[in-house]
Amino acid sequence: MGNVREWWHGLIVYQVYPMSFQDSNGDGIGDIRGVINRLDYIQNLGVNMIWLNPIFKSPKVDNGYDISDFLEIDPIFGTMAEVEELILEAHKRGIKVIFDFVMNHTSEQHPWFQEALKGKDNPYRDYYIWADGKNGGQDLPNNWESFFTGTVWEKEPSGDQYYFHLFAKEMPDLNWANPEVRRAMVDIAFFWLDKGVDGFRLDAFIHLQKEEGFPDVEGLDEGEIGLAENYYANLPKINEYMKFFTSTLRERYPDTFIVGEAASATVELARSYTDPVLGGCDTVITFRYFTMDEKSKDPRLSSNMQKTKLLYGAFKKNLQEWQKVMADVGGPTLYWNNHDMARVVSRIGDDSKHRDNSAKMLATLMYLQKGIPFILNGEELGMKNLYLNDIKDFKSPEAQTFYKNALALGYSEESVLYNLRESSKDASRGAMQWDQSAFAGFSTVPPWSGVNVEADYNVAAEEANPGSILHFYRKVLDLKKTDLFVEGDYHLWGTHDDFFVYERVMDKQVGLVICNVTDQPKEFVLHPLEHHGYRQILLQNEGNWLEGETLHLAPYGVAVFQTVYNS
Ligand code: TEU
Ligand code: CA
Repeated sequence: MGNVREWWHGLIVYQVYPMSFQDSNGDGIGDIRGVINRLDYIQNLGVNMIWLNPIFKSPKVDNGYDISDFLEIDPIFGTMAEVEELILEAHKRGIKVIFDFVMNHTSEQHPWFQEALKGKDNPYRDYYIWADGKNGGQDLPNNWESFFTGTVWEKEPSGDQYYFHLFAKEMPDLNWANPEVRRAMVDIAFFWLDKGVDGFRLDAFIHLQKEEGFPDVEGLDEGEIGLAENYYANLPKINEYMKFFTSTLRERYPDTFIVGEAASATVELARSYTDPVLGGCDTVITFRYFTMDEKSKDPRLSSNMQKTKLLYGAFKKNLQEWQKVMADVGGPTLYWNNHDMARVVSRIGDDSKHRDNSAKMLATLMYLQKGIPFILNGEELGMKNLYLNDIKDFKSPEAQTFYKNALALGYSEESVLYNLRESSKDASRGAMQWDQSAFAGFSTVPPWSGVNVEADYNVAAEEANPGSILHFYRKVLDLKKTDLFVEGDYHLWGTHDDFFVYERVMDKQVGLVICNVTDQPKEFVLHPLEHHGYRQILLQNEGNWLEGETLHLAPYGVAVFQTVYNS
């Protein structure tokens, strides 16, 4: 085993959040026809795979992650025929298509769960996870908290047991210890592979096993609940379930691409999940790169709803570790944001004074490293967080809970809304900005999520502006496709935290990426060329200049050098 170049090492993935990408029938909600109509735009961006968030039949308590029929397209998104057309048209443009595969839970509306509720003897009862309450059923089975706040247990309407839900109560967890469930999920995957889908993003796969006996989390007071990641995340059987799932699929579809969402996985766990022999995933998505400043957060409130800064020192260490450990499996996934977190130029960059330079620097920093880029739709335009100013406009359940709890602690409504605007999932789900018309060209009516309408930050304006973030993303992705930036070895330089500098080395070629991660001008001294060779600038954003060996970088300035040695 070792640095074998697999076909998927050269992937560049574009995440399309269907509800917010393009509406084609004037109901204010994005749909499949809308994606089909924008495939040329996606192709011209230079990506070669799209990941679609869930489009299956769903009551949409969690925007489609609560599925009531895995084999039906939700009418709000379109028809099966349109999905088949999307796959065909994408493939014609050399773009592969992966679907979101929600394997940890179903909607409570799913027929399996409706059957299971009929009683303990129902054949579907064991498709889900049940427990008796303590003290004769009065009290909850244990003190575990769900990721959507509140207990993980919900009493069944007509019975005496509780069922388990790691997310919303309308999303009961599937019992993967039941081989019938595993078999059923494989059959669903085959249904979509038979339709030409090229792979899956495995949603929340790290949670498929729960600790036997549901032991309480220690150290909590009576009646208190708490997150229990050590009892429902990354437990030993996960790889066994994954190996079964993907090896069964690959018997018929050897090139099925599998990217697993492993939000809390450590690099060691990620390496085991992507192990060509033991694991089932080609690569995984972790949330662990982004070490934020926790000290300035209020511990009484949910941490991921409070806006703070990225700690570049820790961030560097994290990426260095992941680059090292994942080097021989194509490198780690490279991303800044997705539909579960606020947008990069607002969360990490500077979406007011240095919007263009910070967006361009952060894209270069992340995507020229070794690994597969995952770009959230609109990121390539420098789209900033969706501006919402009324709590009722925030759709994610966690936002509502944070609002209530923060006001109860005496925080001003303005400061609470500011934090929600800057940190909630809603921030990344605003409508895509195609132009500066009333609803940004996304729809002819007000979008379900809300929309930022901006004169200079939309596809039409940026297409016409050669210096735009859009054109810069195309240059970064063109570079990313070169062998040097796909396969070149990665070396992070130990510099001051104001800088993020690394090399990509392959044979006699060296790519050097120098980033100023601050909002102040900085100078960086280049080391003289060791051997006979020449150095040229491949790419840079605005306001930088080279004076001899001294590189003057503008605020959030970035420059990419390539050095080719003669001997
Ligand atoms: O998110 C899963 C997820 O976020 C958890 O795995 C994570 O560990 C937790 O939030 C701690 O940070 C996926 C989807 O991306 C998300 O949109 C869905 O809401 C969720 O699963 C349920 O399907
Ligand atoms: Ca629509």
